[in-house]
Amino acid sequence: MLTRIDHVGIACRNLAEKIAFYESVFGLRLVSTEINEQQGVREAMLQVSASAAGMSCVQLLEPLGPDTPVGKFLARRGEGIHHVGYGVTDIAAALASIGAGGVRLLDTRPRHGSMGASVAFLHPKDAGGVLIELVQTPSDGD
Ligand code: V0V
Ligand code: CO
Repeated sequence: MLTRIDHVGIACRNLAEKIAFYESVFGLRLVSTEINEQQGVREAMLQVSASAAGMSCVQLLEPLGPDTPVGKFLARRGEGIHHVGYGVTDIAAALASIGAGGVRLLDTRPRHGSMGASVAFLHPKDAGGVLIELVQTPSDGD
């Protein structure tokens, strides 16, 4: 069902500073920056690798305000790993199967994610304390 680690999401207070850190220390390439109002974030994707299964990235997340998922996370836990995004070829089928297994779905239907992807989150309390995001990119399933 899972095809790759699409991205590791990292909560930060200053997006520009953290982009510069990953570019200068690891030589990563910035592939996209977007504001996602629905998710309450300004975010950047930096590519780590690419294969037939698709890209793997670091996603840097700066909250648009304190009362957003990433804003609350920063207040409670500080900067650090916020979620892991896994690639799937059919997000609707994956959600149906995972939901039937008893894991709470934070999104029963996919939402708009970075770079034209469809995304959906699973409850961290049902996934070993890890917030998991499913990601179907426009090229997944080709
Ligand atoms: C909260 N909890 C976490 C967590 N955030 N555990 C692990 N990882 C996280 N990131 C824990 C929290 O400590 C509580 O545990 C418990 O979950 C319930 O928390 P809550 O008080 O309900 O906290 P809220 O109101 O902050 O909500 C948490 C959830 C929320 C996960 C429900 O953040 C959410 O719906 N997230 C999905 C959307 C999202 O994160 N969007 C931003 C990325 P205790 O204290 O009770 O033990 S957007 C993105 O990645 C995009 C667009 C993309 O394209 O990739
Ligand atoms: Co993400």
